[in-house]
Amino acid sequence: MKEFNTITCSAEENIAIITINRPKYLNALNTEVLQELSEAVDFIAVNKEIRAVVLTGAGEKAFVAGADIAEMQSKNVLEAREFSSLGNRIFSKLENLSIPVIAAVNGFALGGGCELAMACDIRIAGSKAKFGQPEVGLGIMAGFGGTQRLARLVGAGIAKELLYTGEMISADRAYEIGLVNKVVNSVEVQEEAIKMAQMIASKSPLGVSFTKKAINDGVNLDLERALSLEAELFGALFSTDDQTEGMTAFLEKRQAAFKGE
Ligand code: DAK
Repeated sequence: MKEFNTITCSAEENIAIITINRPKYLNALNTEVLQELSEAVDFIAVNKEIRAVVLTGAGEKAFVAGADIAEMQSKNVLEAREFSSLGNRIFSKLENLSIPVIAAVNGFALGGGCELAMACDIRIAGSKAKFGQPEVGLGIMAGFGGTQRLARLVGAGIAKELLYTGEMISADRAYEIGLVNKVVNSVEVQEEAIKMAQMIASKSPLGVSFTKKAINDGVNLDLERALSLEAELFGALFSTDDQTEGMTAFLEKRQAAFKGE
């Protein structure tokens, strides 16, 4: 796969692994990281072999300790707006990627790092991981979707507590409030994420991606419209080879060989 400066991106079978690679700065997100992340996601989006993505941070200490404070500190209003829209664009790109993205959170996931994890479909945390939205302590507020995604994931009450206090929480607490799906031994985070990605990759790619679309688009609709969106997507699957293969394989008592077509 392509070489980058601040991230690495590799593929093993049907799984892409993106690692944010600035461990010296706890993988803080600067403009270059955001641009490279965007390029990697574009590359993955057109690669039909890839069925799931694992996103993680290099080193043992951090997933991503937030947006790069050193870079942000001297920004003027225009530059801050530019930085924000770059960030928002890439976060939405990740969220709207047709395949699932699993965040393997190996350490600090703070500010933009917590927001990046929340833009992923699933979060697996190491037992030493720490989550938080400390922006109010820096004189700003969460700006990469934190006020919206955190409230949707854990409810407005807990989201407000975390966003107003800037308090850091443990992986266990993050699990308790529904911010993460699973907490595992710190050294096993990436392995667990890959295992889950492989399980997803063994299923029908179209079934999985239509499910992602139904959930992501459905949460912004009222129940009646969301159910009709689900019915529409469900129906559409009956024109695909994946559906024919999945059901035929079941009846023939064999493993399905899905092609995502
Ligand atoms: N940015 C830049 N460098 C960072 C960093 C960050 N977010 N976090 C850590 N580093 C750097 C440290 O400066 C240090 O660099 P050197 O001094 O060695 O050169 C190195 O990483 C190691 O960090 P520490 O020495 O501080 O390590 P400790 O173990 O003592 O502490 C820590 C770890 C994670 C508790 C601490 O580093 C920390 O509090 N970091 C900052 C966490 C934080 O506040 N994160 C939120 C950043 S604000 C926007 C959209 C989004 C955002 C902003 C605007 N728009 C809409 C415009 C997002 C904002 C954020 O994410």
